[in-house]
Amino acid sequence: MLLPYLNPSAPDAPDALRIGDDKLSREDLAGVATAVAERIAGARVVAVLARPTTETVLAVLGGLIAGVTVVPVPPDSGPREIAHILGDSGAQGWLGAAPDDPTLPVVPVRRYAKSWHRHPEPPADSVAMILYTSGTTGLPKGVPITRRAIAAGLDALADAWQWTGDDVLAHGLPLFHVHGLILGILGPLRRGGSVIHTGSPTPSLYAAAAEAGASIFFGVPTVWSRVAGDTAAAQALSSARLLISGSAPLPVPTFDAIRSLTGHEIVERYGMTETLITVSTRADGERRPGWVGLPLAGVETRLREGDSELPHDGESVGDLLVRGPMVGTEYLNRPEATAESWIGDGWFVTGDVAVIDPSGMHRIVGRRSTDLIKSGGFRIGAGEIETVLLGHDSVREVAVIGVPDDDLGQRIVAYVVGEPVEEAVLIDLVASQLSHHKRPREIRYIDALPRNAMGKVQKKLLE
Ligand code: MLC
Ligand code: AMP
Repeated sequence: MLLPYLNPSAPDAPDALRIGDDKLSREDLAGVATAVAERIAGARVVAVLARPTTETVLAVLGGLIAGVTVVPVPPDSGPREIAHILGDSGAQGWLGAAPDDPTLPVVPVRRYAKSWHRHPEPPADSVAMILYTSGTTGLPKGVPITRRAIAAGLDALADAWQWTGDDVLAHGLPLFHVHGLILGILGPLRRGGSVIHTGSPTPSLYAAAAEAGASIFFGVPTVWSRVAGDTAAAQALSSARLLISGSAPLPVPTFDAIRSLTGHEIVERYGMTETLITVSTRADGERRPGWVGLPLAGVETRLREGDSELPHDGESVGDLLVRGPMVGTEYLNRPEATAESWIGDGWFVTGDVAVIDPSGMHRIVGRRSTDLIKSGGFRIGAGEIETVLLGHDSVREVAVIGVPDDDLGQRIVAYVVGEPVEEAVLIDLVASQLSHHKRPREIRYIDALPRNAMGKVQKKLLE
């Protein structure tokens, strides 16, 4: 059965999925995705080039129905990233679209083939998806996400946001991350509601979705600050029920600007690829600018400093740990990284530093490591970019950091020691080998990197 994800008890909806001008009803989604499932039955893992298209959604749903693990691949990934993702995940083929030079067999998604066969629901602890996310060093790590985690995570959000099949969700986020794909596509389908994917998350496309009846909008903070800069588009969103932000800290001035333009206080929620969403403001609760809300149903959180537990007094700042039914259990093929982050009894060390007040409200203060950058809501490891830049003949040493940026939250800046070349040469080198959003926006030459007595680069001195 497909059906936890396509809610069999929901009535057919002619516009269950709209992406740009392309639409599919709930019944067509079920029929086409079931036919897709039958074409890949028996496979273990398939890769999906996750462009924002109905083909991507059908491929993902086909994998879910068949019980085949899906690996969504960012469509602008460089060859090095693709080779890593395919090799690490054990993908056996591409389902739907494929890159120009696919190294694996390609199984097409046939839009007009349908099946009404009911397939048994795969085991709840089987891996629905592997999502790749950056660490501080090295290539992206795979996070296996089980069917149980997805179901628990989406149902806990439904509780927090009073999210029902009557809602029409709109967003324009990429379909290879938790935010755009799991919450933004599987969420409304599980609720039995509808989704409008706007293609990209621009203010005018969001305004058009509001006019088309969308009731909930998702955005990363960059999207909300761009909406706040477009008065007409922002005002069009007044008709919504909820505006929701996540993936990076929402600046208080953006919260205030959206409130004054739309009358809405943005609901903020906090999560990670490894944990799905664990903390959120509630639809019926306090929305405190700069704070991300309360643990979702079934979630527990802790603050630690070294081995000591810190009080939830609204002042103590410590490492945030989370545990709950939507939290993952490992990094794929990475036992050491797994042991560092999952410390036993289901507790996951997020790497974020937080404060919790006596009422349970959480504020994310920052990240423990300067090597993990959040730019436009994308998580980017400094080490990955440094490795690519060191591959250029002119670069002797490099340190990549995120610097504060009004639009992107953080902007990637590379400090380089070496023979200066045109800035675009190094920027394009990264954009050609890695996903485009990992490119530095600026190259700054210096004579030497600041180092401590041990020779370790002191990135804090570069900020
Ligand atoms: C520019 N471009 C280049 C280039 N310079 N391409 C190649 N080489 C160069 N030198 C291209 C880009 O590829 C892109 O093309 C276009 O120019 C604009 O690029 P950009 O400036 O990077 O895009 P921008 O509009 O600024 O993007 C902002 C944004 C984006 C908000 C739309 O950052 C975004 O989609 N963010 C969402 C991230 C997200 O979903 N995170 C969720 C993680 S899950 P093209 O063709 O691509 O347009 C998670 C869990 C949780 O965190 O809590 O949710
Ligand atoms: P990703 O793995 O891409 O999901 O990124 C997860 C990281 O995004 C978290 O560890 C946080 O640093 C950050 N993040 C997500 N949501 C929020 C939020 N609402 N406020 C602050 N940071 C956030």
